[in-house]
Amino acid sequence: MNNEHCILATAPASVILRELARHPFDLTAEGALRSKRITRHVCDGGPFRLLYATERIDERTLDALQTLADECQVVEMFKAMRRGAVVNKIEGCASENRQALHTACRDIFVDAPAEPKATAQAKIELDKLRCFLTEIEQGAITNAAGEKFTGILHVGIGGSDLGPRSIIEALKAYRLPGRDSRFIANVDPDDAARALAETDLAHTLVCIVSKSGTTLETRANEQLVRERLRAAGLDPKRHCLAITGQGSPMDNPANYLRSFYMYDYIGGRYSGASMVGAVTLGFLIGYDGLIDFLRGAATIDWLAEEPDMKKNLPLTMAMLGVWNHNFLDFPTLAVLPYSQALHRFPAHLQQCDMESNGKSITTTGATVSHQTGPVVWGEPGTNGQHAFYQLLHQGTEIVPTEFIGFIHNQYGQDCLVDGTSSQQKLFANMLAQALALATGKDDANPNRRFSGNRPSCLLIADRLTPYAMGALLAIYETKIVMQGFCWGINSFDQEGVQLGKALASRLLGFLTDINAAPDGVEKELLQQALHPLNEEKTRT
Ligand code: G6Q
Repeated sequence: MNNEHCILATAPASVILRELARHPFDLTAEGALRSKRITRHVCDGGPFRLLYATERIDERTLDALQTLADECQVVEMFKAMRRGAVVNKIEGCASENRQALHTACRDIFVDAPAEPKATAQAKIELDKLRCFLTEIEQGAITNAAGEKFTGILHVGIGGSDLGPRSIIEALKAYRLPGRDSRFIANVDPDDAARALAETDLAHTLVCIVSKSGTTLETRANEQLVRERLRAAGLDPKRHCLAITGQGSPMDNPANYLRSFYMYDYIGGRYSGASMVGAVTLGFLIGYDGLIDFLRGAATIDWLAEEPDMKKNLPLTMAMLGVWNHNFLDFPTLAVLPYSQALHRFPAHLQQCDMESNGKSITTTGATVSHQTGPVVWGEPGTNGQHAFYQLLHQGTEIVPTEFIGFIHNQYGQDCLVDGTSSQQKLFANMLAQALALATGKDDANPNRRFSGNRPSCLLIADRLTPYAMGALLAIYETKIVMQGFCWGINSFDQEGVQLGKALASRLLGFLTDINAAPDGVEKELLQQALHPLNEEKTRT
């Protein structure tokens, strides 16, 4: 990897792209969306096919985006990351100064993994998990009454919740008979109350997930669940599992039924395929399903090393995103899965993308002179069609959209109404939305006029299986880090969340005794905020 590589702001290709962006491809022009255009703008990757004819690109744009990716050494940086380069750093400033090796924990299917040491560590944990799951299955590990565990309660927040939850929710259709999962993330005690009300604690494993072992919310929720176990006459040590960093305050195997480890070179939001997601997923769908999921992710990781954008699906998505955000100046990105199982996936992407690429300095500490990560949001279709799609079609804000859909559904249960299945209705709606956004519709009535020319792409697979879910996760993780390389930022730290955390613990200290707070903004804010809660006072 050449250290003198460009970033978006300095890359010569950016000049060409800025020029091209003055007259981008017009999707509404007569004959713009020909069948030849649809055929030409397809990219296959693992189980997914990306259709991107409905983006505002032509051959010159694609060539310039390829040149930009080359000039920014996007693929070289990705390869270096996978081989252990210290990419989580800001030169000349105190920073985490770490490798980013989330791909190593699924690189278990080849004889020569990209970073053998990290993959060897991952294999040790996977092997521990395989043995543990077998013992659970065979009844060698049971509750105190000798009964099998049937449920798992996953307790964690941020990266220790969003990735795992989106994956596990997505794959619930494949759960082993009788098995179920629940989640607690928020320190809002009502989150725990809701989950616990639905949980049969006597037959439930509690998976406490915290890389640092210090996160306030998770520590509070762990104590809350332990109290509930004790109150139910159950021994927490027979039920609780720890997933944490080695040497963390939670790394105390005597307190847990089993401890599994993740490592400092795997960032929280990239940890879905590590033990952070694997323990709950493995319990729910079984070890073989977990391996299929990892295989899907590994397939994408390897194909993402291909320098030719046309053969590299995550790179194509990354560069189309850069085109829409940096050159066409669209500030947000909607990710709209036409799959109810993916209902938490946009929430995971919000964290993975916005925490990774919501940065204002480069990896050399300079203020960026270009836009970095977009605002990412989304909800499943078709639900969204009956809600916010109005703005997508006729609003003043143009929102590039990534649709995700599947030809077949997961459960195989469906029915024909008016000659078509529900799955066909779902799929047809997704394609129709992409076309409608692109082509628009003229009408004499301005209220019924659709300007069109609104870019989108479609990510399609046959079915949302464990393998496809692993691939989908890796496609987005890779897209995000590749955009970060193009922007020259550090996509692996999250200093931005520290200030709020520090202020919260200061205010928490004063909440029990407002008088201890010095006069000033904090005290006034607390007094004003707590005032309406004093119901008795407002009644008199
Ligand atoms: C993710 C972030 C953050 C983290 C949570 C939970 O990349 O670092 O969301 O995952 O704060 O942290 P712990 O796993 O340490 O409890």
